Amino acid sequence: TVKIELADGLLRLTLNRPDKLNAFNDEMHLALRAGFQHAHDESDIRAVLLTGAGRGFCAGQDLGDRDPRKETAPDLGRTIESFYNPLIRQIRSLDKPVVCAVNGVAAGAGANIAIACDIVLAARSAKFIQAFSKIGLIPDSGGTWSLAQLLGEARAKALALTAEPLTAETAAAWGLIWRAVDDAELMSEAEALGKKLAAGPTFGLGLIKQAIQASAGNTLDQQLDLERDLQRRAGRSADYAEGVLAFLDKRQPKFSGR
Ligand code: LHQ
Repeated sequence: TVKIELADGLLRLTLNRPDKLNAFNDEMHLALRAGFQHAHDESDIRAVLLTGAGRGFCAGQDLGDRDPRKETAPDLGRTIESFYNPLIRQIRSLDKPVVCAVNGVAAGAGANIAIACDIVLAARSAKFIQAFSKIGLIPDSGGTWSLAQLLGEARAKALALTAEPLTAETAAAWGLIWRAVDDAELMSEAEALGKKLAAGPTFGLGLIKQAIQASAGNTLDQQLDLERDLQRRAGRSADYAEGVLAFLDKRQPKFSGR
């Protein structure tokens, strides 16, 4: 249910239930979790690319498993606690960049998993749909936080309350994602970006991610202190020394990721 491929330090994770628009069942959750765990454990993996097989990126929870005639006392909190929350925490805490290539529709949890990634590219034909309100639910997978952080309350509330589809172009114009790209270019652009990040100073990139994410809960004073502490650590990395040496020698740096 998830295709896992490694090339040039970039781990590509492809959601692979294309006949269901890559909707999540428990098996796909566990496979994706194993993929991100692998990215965390292996030092030769230096960036992750998340995408979907077929015409969709991800349609959120597989509702085929949720027939109310069979599931009479549903506890969605348990599904969230067991599957969606751990996934979002894995993506956000991974000390390596995660690129998301949204190849088609991203609906429900699928949309919010995409925007939890560090850099999001989307095919021009892709759409983001906060589908939850159509079935009486609320945005999960961090959506109520990410939408409010990235877009502000006005757009966050309207998207969540109406479930209106947002085009990739508008998502980029509004700052929900990094870029909308031509459909035919999506995978080559995402691979190129992922491989460039994978050849980067991984330790420092991980600290950048950590610092920017921490800013949401910090005052400027706290953030200045955090920058001092993280910069101290960055300055002791092998890649900092290599970066400065390469600059002085007027050559391209060769980063080891440490
Ligand atoms: C699907 C799905 C799907 C099953 C398309 N499930 N089959 C958390 C905790 C616990 C429970 C509940 O949920 C959550 C979080 C959530 O994610 S809630 C939100 C769940 N997702 C949705 O409500 C989206 C449902 N899907 C759609 O609205 C449409 O399929 C979209 C707008 C994504 C795409 O529309 P189309 O491009 O017109 O494609 P389609 O609707 O024809 O779908 C293609 C096939 O995929 C179709 O199967 P079929 O056998 O008829 O060809 C759909 O039934 C299936 N599919 N989403 N979530």
